[in-house]
Amino acid sequence: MVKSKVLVVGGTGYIGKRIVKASLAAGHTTHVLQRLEIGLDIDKLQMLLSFKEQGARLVEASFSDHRSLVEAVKEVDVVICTMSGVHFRSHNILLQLKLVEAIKEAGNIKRFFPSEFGMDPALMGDAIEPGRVTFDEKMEVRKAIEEAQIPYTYISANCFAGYFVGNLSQLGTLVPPKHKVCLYGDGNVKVVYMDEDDVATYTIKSIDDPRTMNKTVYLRPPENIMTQRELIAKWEKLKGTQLHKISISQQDFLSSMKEMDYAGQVGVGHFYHIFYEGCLTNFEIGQNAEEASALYPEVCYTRMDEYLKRFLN
Ligand code: NDP
Ligand code: GO6
Repeated sequence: MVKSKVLVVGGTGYIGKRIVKASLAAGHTTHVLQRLEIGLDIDKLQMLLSFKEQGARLVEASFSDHRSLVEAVKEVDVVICTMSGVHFRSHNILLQLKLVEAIKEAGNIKRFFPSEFGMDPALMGDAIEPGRVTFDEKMEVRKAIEEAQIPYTYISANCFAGYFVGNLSQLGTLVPPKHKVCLYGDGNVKVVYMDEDDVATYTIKSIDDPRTMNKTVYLRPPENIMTQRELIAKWEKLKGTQLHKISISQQDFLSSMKEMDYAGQVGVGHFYHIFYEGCLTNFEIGQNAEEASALYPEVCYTRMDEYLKRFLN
């Protein structure tokens, strides 16, 4: 198989580090951007050094130095950006416009993956404030990419297991509740849960695939499409005990936003679209789109009962 040269931007982040590992594991020449701004962040630096140990090449650059970005981009065929989403009002997603400028000037990139990896922002035109900012900004980046005629793939990765599965989709915790669990409405809306390592594997699979060129790739493997109730049942079966279920109405859930800080409000909005409106599954995968497990049936994706086992005592 022909190998690509890949640059990961945001490589020390939550999804970025998995993309770096998947790229190395697939045998691609893997460059990782080393931002000058990381300064004294010793964990980031040591992670970067461990990537180098595993075969990655570290490329120094800064978002405030256009030339450095152009030079970094010129050395590769594929750029994957995993810049952070809206956290605590820092709108990093729009910094990608600088990367788009550099890719446009370099003129050599065969495929660009902007930082998406969640809900499809093109379907979130009516999303509620303040969470909608994520989608608006991702759409602004898409517009710049398409205007510059940069070849792209948008990865719609649905619910990362770390944020949505260990906690049985509860807000404000990352571990399973012990006694009672909140159900969004009747808990019967279909969502999609994804192990983050599989998100990275499918992303890397798609980098040199003509079928994914200028398309959205939805990660929607059939056995990971399920309702919140079905996820809870898997946990109850593993544990051998039942949880007390409390249903939250749409109105009560939305009004819980009032008492929350900014990040909480973003979370409530996103959970509302996912668990009440069913925005991850209420459409067919159609024009200009593909489904990852159909494209790459050889990938043995992680099932959520398997994922949940790590939370057993
Ligand atoms: P992180 O918060 O882990 O941050 C990723 C990277 O962003 C950092 O490692 C850093 O790169 C870079 N970054 C942060 N601040 C700056 C800055 N000021 N200038 C330049 N780079 C910066 O991101 P996530 O992995 O959580 O998110 C990546 C994408 O995944 C987002 O689009 C997000 O919306 C999406 N997401 C989806 C989820 C889901 O359930 N589907 C869950 C969480 C996120 P460096 O390595 O250079 O330091
Ligand atoms: C994950 C979260 C979990 C928020 C997406 C608050 C963008 C997406 C599925 O960063 O706001 O407790 O699609 O208290 O397109 C955050 C966001 C989830 C994590 C959602 C996300 C998902 C971002 C919380 C919480 C577990």
